[in-house]
Amino acid sequence: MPTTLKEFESVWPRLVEDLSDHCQQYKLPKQSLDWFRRQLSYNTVGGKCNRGMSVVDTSSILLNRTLTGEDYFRSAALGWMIELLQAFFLVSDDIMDSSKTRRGSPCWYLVPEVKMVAINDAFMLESSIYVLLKKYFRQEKSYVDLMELFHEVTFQTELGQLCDLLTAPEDNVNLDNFSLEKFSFIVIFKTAYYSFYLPVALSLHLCGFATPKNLQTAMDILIPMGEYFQAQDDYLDAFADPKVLGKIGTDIQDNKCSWLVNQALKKVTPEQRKILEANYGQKNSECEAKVKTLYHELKLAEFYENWEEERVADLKTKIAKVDESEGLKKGVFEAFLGKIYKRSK
Ligand code: GPP
Ligand code: MG
Ligand code: MG
Ligand code: MG
Repeated sequence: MPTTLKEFESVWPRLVEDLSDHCQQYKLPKQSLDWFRRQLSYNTVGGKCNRGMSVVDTSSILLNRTLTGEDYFRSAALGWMIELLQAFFLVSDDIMDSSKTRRGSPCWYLVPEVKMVAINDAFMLESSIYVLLKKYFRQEKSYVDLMELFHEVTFQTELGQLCDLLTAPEDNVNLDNFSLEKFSFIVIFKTAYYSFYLPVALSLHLCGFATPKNLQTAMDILIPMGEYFQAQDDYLDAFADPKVLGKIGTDIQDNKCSWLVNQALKKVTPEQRKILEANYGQKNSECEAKVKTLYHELKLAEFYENWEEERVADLKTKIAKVDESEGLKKGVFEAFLGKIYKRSK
């Protein structure tokens, strides 16, 4: 049985207390401590927690038993460290993207009293990972592997974010910058490593199955799965109901090298390309609406839905070939795919 959000969230208060205790040893003034506790929860709790819960689910599939007590806690704590990493990324990303809402609430930097304190808050979300990792995993053989994994995946995500930002400068719209190759690099690095590979790799280390072969198999399936997931994110950005999605899409106005615009560029007539050139990346909702109309004319939603079926069939073929002789299980990947296939938010 997969873990539930309620169960997973029940671990969070203990981690907040751990982080508060860590601050209190330095006699952090109360106003700052209260701020830290508030921002920790504002930015880390309230999402779907798919990444964090995947650590628990993966561990329970690998060990072939339901996790309870301290066992559950340790897997969930690692899961919450991914959620902290993601909180660090999203608080920063929302500033860089000038986004307005996240998980149905204002982005943290837009909360009136917060503003650019959000930058320091983002750093503290990242540092919190290593405070918790040390507290609970310092004595493990895998401690250095776990720490290196967080460091490497953070660096990879920053490479993806860099390429994403440089490919989509706000002041210079040039559709020649875009390509499906660029799209793949960006999404593999900014999304797939931390969202897909990291939970499974952490769990393989925790459960003692992190052989080079198992880590490679995980990478070979989870990186293309993450690529599919981000194409879906881009599709939802333009086509989903913001009320369901919990955020208002900004990719068209932000000049993003999204899956949709790259597919559009492959399909447009010279006249339609002119429409894209004139309206893509403009901070203006009429221009955005013209791009969306073009997306509809090009039948991009239907195209996406067919493409999704092909990608999923491909992933299922890869999963069927997984070698389980070193303790890895096909179920790990099936569980992942099940969570994202045809998601609406
Ligand atoms: C979100 O992509 C970006 C990341 C998770 C990586 C951020 C990395 C940093 C080093 C800050 P997005 O902007 O497409 O997502 P959303 O649509 O949720 O804003
Ligand atoms: Mg963003
Ligand atoms: Mg972004
Ligand atoms: Mg997006």
